[in-house]
Amino acid sequence: MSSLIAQIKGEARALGFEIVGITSADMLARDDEAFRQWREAGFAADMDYMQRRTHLHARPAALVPSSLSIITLAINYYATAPEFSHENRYGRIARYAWGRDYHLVVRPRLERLAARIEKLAGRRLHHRSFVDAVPLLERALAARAGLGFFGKNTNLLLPQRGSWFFLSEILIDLELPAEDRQVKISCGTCNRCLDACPTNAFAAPYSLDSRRCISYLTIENRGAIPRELRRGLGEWIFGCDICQTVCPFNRFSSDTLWPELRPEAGVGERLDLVELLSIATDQEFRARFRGTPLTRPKRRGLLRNAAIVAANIEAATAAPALAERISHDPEPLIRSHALWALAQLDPQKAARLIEKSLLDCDPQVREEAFLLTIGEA
Ligand code: B12
Ligand code: SF4
Ligand code: SF4
Repeated sequence: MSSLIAQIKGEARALGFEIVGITSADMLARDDEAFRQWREAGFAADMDYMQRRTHLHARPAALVPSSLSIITLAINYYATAPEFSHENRYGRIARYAWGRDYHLVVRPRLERLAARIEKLAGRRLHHRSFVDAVPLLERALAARAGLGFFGKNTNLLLPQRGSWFFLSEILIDLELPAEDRQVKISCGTCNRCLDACPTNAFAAPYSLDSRRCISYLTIENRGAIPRELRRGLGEWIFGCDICQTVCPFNRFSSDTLWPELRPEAGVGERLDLVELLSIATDQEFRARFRGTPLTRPKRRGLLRNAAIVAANIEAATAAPALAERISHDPEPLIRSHALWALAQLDPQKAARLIEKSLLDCDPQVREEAFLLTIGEA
């Protein structure tokens, strides 16, 4: 059996999965309770996929009843890049999204690995492979298998390697000895991530309130960005890396082995806000971002974020594009955020548009205009 495990790990590494562990399909009891408390505190925000089928997240055997073992795999997505500078013009993108969409890139390789495991086992195997889009506590599974430990920023940290890793897993009806062990390292007295978060999204160490997290606000949130958090977004138009960038364990990062995840393969580390705010149709948006993670918030979400960042970084050149969006964009979400942004950037130019927007057909836009008129936004 140990030689089968060594062969599986060899195949996994050959396919680019640098870190591999094996755990059972047993329930994650402690994590189930932590997950319940997290939801009940409201920290799942409006992510309905975190509120549905909640009995599955800590029970892999309920998700895939035939599963006997879980092969959990980490993929390094780190890529070095020049230091980000907004130059009053660029919005910043979280590192995980620089290249091609990892869901599309990782799944086929997991399937190739599963096919190789079948060959090694010498029989047909029933399996399911996942990366991210699954009602499973992926970090808790990887932690149980000994891949790493929970940081106070809630990310899974790999000793000597840091946290710039995606997690994925294959649930399989092959009984393999679990390698469960607890990594003995922890954050100790460090609190850097908790102190650095610009929106105070950590309710406590190991506990993230998604409602305040820039990653949630810019990617998963379908509605308005709360006014009191807009300035906190800073330069981030898609995701946020601050609580990982400050983490001392990330000193050990090395470049990804996956060319698809490198910045040249996708949108890279920044986007020109004028270009972004000039995307007028969903069709144009899809053509520009197809195959990258940036399609997730859709045009309305990404332009909402771009408007806020334009104000935050004082991108004066974005004013005409913002004015155009306020006057002609069919999406109220974009019109209202563009109005807020222009009012911060160029109050004089915004005044006429605020007045016009008091009569907008959409209540969200009228409210934004009203609050700007009375100086509350
Ligand atoms: C929902 C979600 C989000 C939400 C909520 C994040 C969160 N912390 O829960 C939002 C949109 C905010 C988000 C953001 C990001 N995400 Co996300 N997200 C998920 C998703 C789909 C579910 C996470 C989940 O189950 N949360 C529920 C809570 C309860 O779980 P938890 O935070 O892990 O909590 C555990 C610990 O706190 C622990 N715990 C509780 N108390 C204590 C006490 C002690 C002492 C200890 C040790 C532990 C401990 O128990 C809890 C349960 O296991 C997973 C994929 C998946 N299916 O697992 C990806 C995932 C977690 N995300 C990922 C990534 C990359 C990100 C971002 C880095 C993206 C970015 N750059 O913008 C940020 C990171 C923000 C952050 N600091 O967490 C990766 C993380 C990889 C890693 N190395 O950890 C995952 C695993 C996706 C993947 N397959 O690679 N994400
Ligand atoms: S991703 Fe950014 S906003 Fe979210 S917890 Fe980390 S530092 Fe805070
Ligand atoms: S920054 Fe410090 S406290 Fe936060 S996860 Fe890293 S080691 Fe832990």
